[in-house]
Amino acid sequence: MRYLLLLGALLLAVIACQKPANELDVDTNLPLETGAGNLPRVWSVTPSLAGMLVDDNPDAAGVQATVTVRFCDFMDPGSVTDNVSVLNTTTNLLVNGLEISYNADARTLYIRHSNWSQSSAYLLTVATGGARNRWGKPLDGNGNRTEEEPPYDDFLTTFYTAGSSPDSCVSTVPPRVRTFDPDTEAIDDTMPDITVSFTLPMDTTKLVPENFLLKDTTGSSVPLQRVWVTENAVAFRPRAGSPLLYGMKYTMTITSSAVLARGLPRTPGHVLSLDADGDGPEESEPDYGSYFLCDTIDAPNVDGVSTTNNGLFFDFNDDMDETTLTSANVRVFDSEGFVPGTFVFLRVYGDTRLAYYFSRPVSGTLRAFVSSQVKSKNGRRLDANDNGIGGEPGDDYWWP
Ligand SMILES: [Ca+2]
Ligand SMILES: [Ca+2]
Ligand SMILES: [Ca+2]
Ligand SMILES: [Ca+2]
Repeated sequence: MRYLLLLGALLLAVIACQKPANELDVDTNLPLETGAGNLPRVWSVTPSLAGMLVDDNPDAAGVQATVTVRFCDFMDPGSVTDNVSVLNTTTNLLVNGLEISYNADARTLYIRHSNWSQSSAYLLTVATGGARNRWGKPLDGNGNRTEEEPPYDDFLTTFYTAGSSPDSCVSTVPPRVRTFDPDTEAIDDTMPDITVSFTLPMDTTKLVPENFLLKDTTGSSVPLQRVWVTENAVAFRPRAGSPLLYGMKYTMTITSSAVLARGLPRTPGHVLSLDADGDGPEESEPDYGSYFLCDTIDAPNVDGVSTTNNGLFFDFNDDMDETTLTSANVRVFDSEGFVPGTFVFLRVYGDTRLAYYFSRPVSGTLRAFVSSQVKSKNGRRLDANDNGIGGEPGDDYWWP
């Protein structure tokens, strides 16, 4: 019976932790005595993040309550119970007198105290250097499925007692970029406001031009001035006398290590700096980058493809550079494969129509391709995904 229950629990664990539904993918949650390539993660906590810790014994004075941490994996019990700490972030005192236990079958850690201080917020840490699963794999506390040095993979959670509030709980995750504008699009303003917003209140003294570098495609920096700043967003503009140039791409790089959340006192230092790639804090966080194009000339696109007698019409929305409409850049396929053709250039209301006459009989469904490398007479490359910037990955055109 106990065996069956355990088997049931294992099945539930497999479902709960959403392992890949691939039968060839050996599930390392199972007690195979070897393996366990998957890093153990935390599945759930009570109270939930920044939630209230409720007194479970109204008959006794003070707050008696248990915090639980449930893992996705079977942990080495001692490695978990020895690596738990709780800081009262309101008083900056470590909590002493915790009763810590681990139920191996339930994969759950229990942290109980018979007298939690009221009007307090708490930070619970399960330190990764020590906490391991039964096969010795260290805790993936930030949940990004990558093993990182302490403290980046510490598991962090917060809660508070009556008289305090969720706002008093320190952040357990780093700030991220919420919006970047203009982002991978074309603008025709040479003195644009470039705005960046963040997911958390920021240290505004770090939202300065020194940490936000704007460069053109030749590598030259554009001097910026800060136009406005709030705790959640900032706007920069090219300095007077340094307008952007038409036809040039601009890349903004934000120095992740220098751009910090404001953070309450006692926020772990490693979750203050920018999480540029959105996968949690890490020792070598990349810088954040995005770009846009400054231009007044629209990039061309294919308006549509239509069938004609023994051929296809490719209608562009622009006057095209015919030397770029080659048999390498414009191709037709049928059920037999590539269909060679003869090209005839026509014009419809000033725009280019390419008539593609098949050199052999065709069969089955036709498909057509226009490379992102074809150009308009203005020298702009194809913009099939219509974001205003031509010639990029994703700008090949396919029909139908
Ligand atoms: Ca009580
Ligand atoms: Ca990790
Ligand atoms: Ca990251
Ligand atoms: Ca594009």
